[in-house]
Amino acid sequence: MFAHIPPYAGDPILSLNEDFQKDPRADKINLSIGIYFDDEGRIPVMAAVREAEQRVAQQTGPKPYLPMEGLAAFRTEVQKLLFGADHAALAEGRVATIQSVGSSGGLKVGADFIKQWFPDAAIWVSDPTWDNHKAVFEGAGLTVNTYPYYDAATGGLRFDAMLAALRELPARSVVLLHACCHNPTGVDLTPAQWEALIPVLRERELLAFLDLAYQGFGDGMDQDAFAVRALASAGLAFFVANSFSKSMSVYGERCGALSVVCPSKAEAALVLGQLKFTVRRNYSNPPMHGGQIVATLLGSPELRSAWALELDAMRERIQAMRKQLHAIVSAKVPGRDFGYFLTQRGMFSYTGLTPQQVDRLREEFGVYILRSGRMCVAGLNSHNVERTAQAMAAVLAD
Ligand code: PLP
Ligand code: TYF
Repeated sequence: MFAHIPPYAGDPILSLNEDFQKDPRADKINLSIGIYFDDEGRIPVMAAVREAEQRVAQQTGPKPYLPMEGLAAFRTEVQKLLFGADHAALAEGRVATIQSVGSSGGLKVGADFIKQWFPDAAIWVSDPTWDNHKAVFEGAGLTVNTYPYYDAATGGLRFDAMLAALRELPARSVVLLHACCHNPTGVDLTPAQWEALIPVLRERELLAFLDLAYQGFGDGMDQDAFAVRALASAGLAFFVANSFSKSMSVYGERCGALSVVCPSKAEAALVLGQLKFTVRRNYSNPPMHGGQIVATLLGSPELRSAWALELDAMRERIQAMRKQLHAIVSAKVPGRDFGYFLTQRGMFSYTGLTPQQVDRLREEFGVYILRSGRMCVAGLNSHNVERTAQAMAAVLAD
């Protein structure tokens, strides 16, 4: 019956993470998966999240199904976090938001929605992008193409080439954009570049789909929402999938949302209705527990400020690791510019290492990064940064 089914090759990132777990070497270093680890190499339990969870536990009661669109309090708090409490788009009721099963769930619901209501639209993603973007959108039946993005020569952005490519797209094409902390490169648009992109989106009638999985890891909660707010203020219609996996360290709770900014309140009501139908046909409604934790935390001014401080400390720790790595590698490999370790933002950096150098790093030194050269800087800590830098310098020197 099932013999015709080909074996699943596995997800490259998750498989590498499994290989790391099996590696018997005591001094191995995991910079593969996109997870924030603290200075002791543990996934943090944030104090504000723990407190919110305790408050939820104290109020435990019946567990009915949530509505298809999720918890009302969660959705309201997400909107305020993304757009800022006073944004005109919220006051005008132009934003349709659903709670999703992680932001992956938001991407998938958005993809299904686009396939149904814009059946001829193809989607363009950055070259490179998170591999799962291609998988999710192709899985929904959309054609996935790429636009120029990463500049291997500089470790920066090919902004002019990106704009030129977007100018050529057919109207109503979908353009996936990382709102901050690009995965896998760490290369982001500046606020001025977002401002320059907006007229192209408008004139070419492009439908932006923002992915905001790392809010708070770039420059701060509000700064990292720049793109979301700028597009909304410009009156564009667009999608944004956001995640709490990293920013609240609640990966397994599957907390995310999909918001669609619409031209009017009436259109937002139509969109919300069809998003609900998309959810109904997929998984009916989202899980309760994670949504309650997030809503409780964001709804309490005291917990929210405590959380913001914890997240600031996480971001600053990553930045400190970037500086240390940069200093050591620069000293050990003279004549090569590693400035990109400092300019790239968020949890990832593209190291520029070749697949062969990546293999050596793993085999000889027990340092795990992706074969694309992507390193999760958030896996560095005061105990392993020196060894990582030494190993990197060694494979780059030969
Ligand atoms: N988008 C990007 C760019 C990511 O890197 C990730 C996770 O690594 C996600 C979306 C999905 O995150 P989650 O489904 O846990 O919210
Ligand atoms: O490291 C990354 O880019 C991600 C991490 O369900 C991840 O692929 C792992 C599992 C998952 C979502 C994201």
